Parts: sequence; C-alpha cells; structure tokens
Amino acid sequence: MWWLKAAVISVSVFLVLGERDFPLGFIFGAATSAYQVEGAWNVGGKSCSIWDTFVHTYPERIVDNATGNIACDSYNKWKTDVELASELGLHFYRFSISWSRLLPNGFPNNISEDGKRYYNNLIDALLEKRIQPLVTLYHFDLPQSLQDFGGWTNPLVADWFAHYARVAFSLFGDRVKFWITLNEPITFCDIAYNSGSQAPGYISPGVGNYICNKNAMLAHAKAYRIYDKEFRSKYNGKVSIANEIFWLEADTVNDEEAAEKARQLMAGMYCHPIFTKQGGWPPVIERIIAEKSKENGLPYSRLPPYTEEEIELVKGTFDFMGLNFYTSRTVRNAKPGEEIGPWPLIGSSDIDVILGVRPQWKQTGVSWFYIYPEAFRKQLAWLKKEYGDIEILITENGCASSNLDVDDKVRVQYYKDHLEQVLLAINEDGVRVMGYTVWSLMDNFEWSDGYSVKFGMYDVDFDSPNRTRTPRSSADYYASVIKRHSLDVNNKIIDKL
Ligand code: PNW
Repeated sequence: MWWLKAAVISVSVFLVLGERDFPLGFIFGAATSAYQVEGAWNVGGKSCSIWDTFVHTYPERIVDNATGNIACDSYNKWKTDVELASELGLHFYRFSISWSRLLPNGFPNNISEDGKRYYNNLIDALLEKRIQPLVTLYHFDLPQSLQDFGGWTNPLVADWFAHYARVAFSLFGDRVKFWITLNEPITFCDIAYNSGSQAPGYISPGVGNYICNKNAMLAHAKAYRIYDKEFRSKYNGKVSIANEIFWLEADTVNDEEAAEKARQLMAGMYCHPIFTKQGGWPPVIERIIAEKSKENGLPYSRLPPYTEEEIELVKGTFDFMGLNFYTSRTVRNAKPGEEIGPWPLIGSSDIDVILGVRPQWKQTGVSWFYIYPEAFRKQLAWLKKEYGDIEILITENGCASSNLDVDDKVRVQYYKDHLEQVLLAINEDGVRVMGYTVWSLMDNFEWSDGYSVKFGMYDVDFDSPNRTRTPRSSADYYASVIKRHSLDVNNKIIDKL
C-alpha cells in the first residue's frame, strides 16, 4: 500500500521538520574576499591590483585614508580563519582568489608558486575540517596590468578572465565544487564608473558602466563554458555569478510600473542575459537607453548591443543563482523637471525614477543600508517569478555596524529576521533556496568605508599586530542556528533580544 507508506512518510517529515527548521540539505556558510582580508599586497611576487592602486593613489577617497595593505593579515593567519569557520560549524566558507596573486602579470603564462601554495593550503585546511570551499574568482581586484589596457572596458577582458578561470579550475577544481565567477558586477561596473567611489576610480556615467556590464556578462559566460566543456565531467561542480540586488518597491500603488522599470535596470541588466530563455538585455531598458541616446544626439545607443552569437553564448550559463541581499529602496516616477540625484547603483539619469526609503526602515552604520527584512522574501519571490524555478544560493547577507560592540544585538536580530523571511520564501512561496551565507566571517576592509564599518561575526582588532579575532554574540547565535538546523534556538542571546 504505497499511499499508506507515503502518508506515513509525509506525516513524519511534517512532524520532524517544524516551520522554523531548514530543509534537509540546506547549507550555511560565511564569506570574505581577498582584498578585504588577505593583506600582503606586495608579498610573494603578487603584483598590484586596481584596489592597491586606488587606495595608494586616492587615499582621500577612503575613510581615514585606510588601505588593505595588511587588512586582517589572512595571508599569514589563514589557519586561524579556518579555526573560526570550524568553531561556527560552517558547511562552507566563501573566499575569493586574488587574480594578481595567482597570475602576477594577469596572463596564464606565469603562475605564481606562492599564490598556488597559499590557496592550496587554505582549501586543504578547510576540507580537513569538512568545510567546503566556495571560491569566488573575481571580487573587485583586477590586476593593474590589465587595467592599463582598459580593464573591464576592453572587450578582451572576457578572454583574459576566461584564461584566468581555466587556471583556477585546473589547479583547484579537484577540491572546489562551488564557483562564483564574478562578485557583484553592478558594484564594479555601475558604482565604479558612475561614481568613481570604487576602483579604478574612473568616472564615466552612462557609458563606462554599460560597457563594463556587457564585458562582465561575456567574461562570466566564457568562464562558465570552459568549466562546462573541460572540467564538469571530471569534477562535477557548480558554477554561477553573485549579483547584488536591492529590493525595489513601489512607493505608492501608482508606482508599480516605475518600480518594475528600476528592477529591470538593477537586477535585469545582470540577470536577464543569463537567466532568461530570450537572453540579451532586458527589452524595456534597451529601448529606454536607445531613446535617451538619440536625445543625446548619438546615432547609436550608449548601451552596447549583443550580437545573436553573444546572446547564445551568455544565455543559460548558470547551475544556480547567487544572490547578495542587504537592503531596499522605494521607487517613484520623477516629476517633470525634477532633478534626479546621482544614484550610483541605477546610475545616470537613464530611467526617470526617484529612489527613497520608508521612515520605519532603520538605518544601520552605513549610509546606503536600511533594514527591511520582509523585502528579502519579496525579492526571492520576484526572482522566481522573473527567472523561473531555479535554485538560489544566498551568497551574501549581513548587517553593518559602526561600533565595536561585542554584544551585537542588532546584527543577531538582523540574521534572525532575515532567516525567517528565507524560511517563508521556501515554505510559503516554494522558492528553492539552497543555502545562506553571512557577510562576513570577520570585520575587514569595507572598501571606501575603510575599517569604520563592521560586518563581522568576529571582531578584528586592527590596532594589534596580531589582528586578534574575538567572537561577537552574532557568532554564537549563528553557530546555534547551524547546529540545530533551525531558528528554534533557545539560547541566551535570543532571550536578550
Ligand atoms: C558587497 N552599495 O558590496 C560586497 O560583495 C562585499 O565586498 C562588501 O563588503 C559587502 O557587500 C558589504 O558592503 C557592496 O553601495 C558594496 O550598495 C556596495 C554596496 C552594496 C554592497
């Protein structure tokens, strides 16, 4: 009687899995990135990346003129980092490879022994503790030697990146089963070229950002295709990209069209080419930028078009979707003649919308970051509606503070509230969320905010040569969630909230 058996199984699964439990197989991790933690910027043959150049050339663009020269000194303290990951009980640790450490001239004919040794040690130490390495190939730190040829605005960058990816797959693919090609191209294209607040610091709103965007999509796709063709059958890993997406919500019921347009600019420009059946740019944005370019007196669009071949190359290059989620904005149409502020993320004034925040969203220690947990579920549901029933890995989520509190109640509350929304997305909306990653394992170099903004579950003492790491309450809380595989944790931290 198969139905009786099925009924018994489903009842028992129901009994075992409460609504605050995560599905079996759901994985938990934490993340960092090379420039933000490694330090050792000129050690072991490593060449300069664009972030080395940026902080050394424009110290005034970084709070307190900070640099990542030493950062968390993870180049020397990687064993300690693996200890922290193990203390938390992480299933995986997401870190990035520094391209200019592994390939000092940017090209694959000179592989650094020191770079190889460093990443091999880190990967092996993680695996020894049964922690899966999840490796990001590119987290904002292009070799300066390639920037000298135009960096992300030179179409050849797609091949440069693909060659680097092949080296990394062949050196580490036997042990690394999860790869992220590019972290947040919106940050290194739109924020970078629209505002100059990120390396390379070159400002070209409405032009540079779009060229970078297209080249980044091609770079990702070429790397994915190489994995598919040359490595998948041997290593059987998964490859995708990590996109940063703010939840963009209609300000009033009349602003739904404006909000959808903004979503297509922020999410669509980096998702539509990869995750839809049609591929290419989101049609609404392609049309708007073509019209605007005409108004600017140009005989062509500032948005570089995709050829048919390129559309095919990029389309479908994912094994899951990586999502970095932090915060939200409201959206409304601009009034005629209203000045559109320089908003770096949905840059230039190509779409005539105004972004805002609601008064009830609490601001964190960072200017751009307001807390609205329900948005997380809305974002996940929108992605499912837009791109289909694909697996989503939360590749970053976390909370900023500007104080040194070891008892970081706000951060614990943020994790709890956001994980609740992940569970609702899974249980109520049927979104296939496969795992969750905290940004960040420890405090680190927070780009233009230097060390003034902290995201860590571990506090790092940047005044001590030892860069001592101390767990905060959020580390305790996250460790209990992982251990119980549930938000039903009765521990002293939650009692105190
Ligand atoms: C992400 N914004 O970057 C990055 O992947 C991390 O390197 C970074 O430390 C983390 O989020 C926290 O900021 C962002 O201005 C950079 O909206 C900028 C923005 C958001 C995320």
